Amino acid sequence: MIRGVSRRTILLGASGLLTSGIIVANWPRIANPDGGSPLLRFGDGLGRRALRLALGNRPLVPEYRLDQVTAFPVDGGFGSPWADDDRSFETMIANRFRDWQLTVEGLVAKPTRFTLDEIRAMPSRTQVTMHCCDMGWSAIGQWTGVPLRWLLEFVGIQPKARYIVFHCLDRFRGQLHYGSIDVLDALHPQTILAHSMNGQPLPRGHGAPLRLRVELQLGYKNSKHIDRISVVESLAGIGLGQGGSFEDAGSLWYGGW
Ligand SMILES: Nc1nc2c(c(=O)[nH]1)N[C@H]1C(S)=C(S)[C@@H](COP(=O)(O)O)O[C@H]1N2
Ligand SMILES: [Mo]
Repeated sequence: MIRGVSRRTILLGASGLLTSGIIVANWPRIANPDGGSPLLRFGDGLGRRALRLALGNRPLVPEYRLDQVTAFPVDGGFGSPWADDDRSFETMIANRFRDWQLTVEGLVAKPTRFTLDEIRAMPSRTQVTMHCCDMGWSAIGQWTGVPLRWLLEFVGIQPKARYIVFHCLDRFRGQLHYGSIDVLDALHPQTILAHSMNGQPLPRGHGAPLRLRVELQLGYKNSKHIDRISVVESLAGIGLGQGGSFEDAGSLWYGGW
């Protein structure tokens, strides 16, 4: 969320770190322990884009034990102190989302709508991970949901697809919230659409009925209250064209850490 001081101020201050974050956060896990790793040198002179291409399948982020789960603040969306009131969401909660459906559309072979029960019946992954909000807090939670990769393969993603856009039920500065990631991060094994947190249906504040967990990126990229996923070739023409509500307001599109 952007509150008072804009997220941009903070992100710009940390942008140097964020840009190199991919190297810092991921390379020690694949580098030789002797420190003289050719892997660490091979990135010299490569921009972030080239580096990501070169790294391709990125390693898993750390996972924690269940007894390491912490209290988890709510940041934005329904149930947060700064959320817009929304009666239709209250009705959905009361109906346990029986009238909610996830639409998957765009550059896919079979545009499809899924009920929450159908999503709960899909193959799932459970992971205990650390969430880092760029506003300065972190928390550990357990998430269960369908790997986004599985869902995309189910609907048949087209070759020219480049981004996955998540449309949400809540509003940010008056507009429906949205966010996006690229196909590379969407296919990562720890990128899931979570329907449960700590073994319970996703609570209202944490993104009911369905949220993204993209563990490679910071908190603000983890879109909550999703009801539509659109597979696209370009982010232009969606919102202000920067790839998300927060990005349209100045945040970096790639929230690496
Ligand atoms: N739809 C939606 N998704 C959202 C937000 C939001 O306001 N609306 N806030 C983001 C931010 S800034 C963070 S840190 C996380 C917070 O997740 P949590 O409320 O479960 O802690 O959700 C992200 N996803
Ligand atoms: Mo956040």
